[in-house]
Amino acid sequence: VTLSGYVSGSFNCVAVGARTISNQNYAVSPVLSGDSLRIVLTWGANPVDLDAHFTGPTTSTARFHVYYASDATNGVKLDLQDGTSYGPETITVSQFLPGVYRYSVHDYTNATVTTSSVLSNLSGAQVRVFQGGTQIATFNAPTGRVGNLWTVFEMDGATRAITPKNQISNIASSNVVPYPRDDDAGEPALVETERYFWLPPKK
Ligand SMILES: [Ca+2]
Repeated sequence: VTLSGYVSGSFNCVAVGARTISNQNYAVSPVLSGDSLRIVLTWGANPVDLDAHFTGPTTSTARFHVYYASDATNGVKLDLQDGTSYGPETITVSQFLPGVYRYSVHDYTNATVTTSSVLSNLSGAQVRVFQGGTQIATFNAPTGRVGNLWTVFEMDGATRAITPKNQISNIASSNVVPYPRDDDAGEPALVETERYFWLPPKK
């Protein structure tokens, strides 16, 4: 896929006679200015709604959290939220501070279910990371797991080094998702009440 002003990419189409095959779309991402980062989430027909969550350091000890209910802060913007299958759901990062940034995908459709393997086995979720005109990383949801939260990767704000996480975990009760911790990053530990964030209803 090549388009002027966009990052080129490629994907495989599946063609089977007299059958309609889902999830054959491909999202092209505009060339970024400078060294901005763009994170593109795409998936298949199921579930209907996956959500991108991005957390990171601020100039205080607090951490910011960009997602559908808080779509722009600290140089990070959720450009596009999609709740009708396929995506793309896109986050652009134009500012980096020292510390750990973390990108996660939450299965909002199955937010109240603790036995779902839809995110892992059916979603076909893929996360692509672009820096400037280059795709620098690709992640596919790990299969064979139960859970509605895919912790995809971390990025060091100072070096921009990406650390794949690829963990699938579950929530213990409805409407809460474990707040990404930074226990292993040398950052101030969050107090216990910050471990969970409330997921507001979709408009
Ligand atoms: Ca969504």
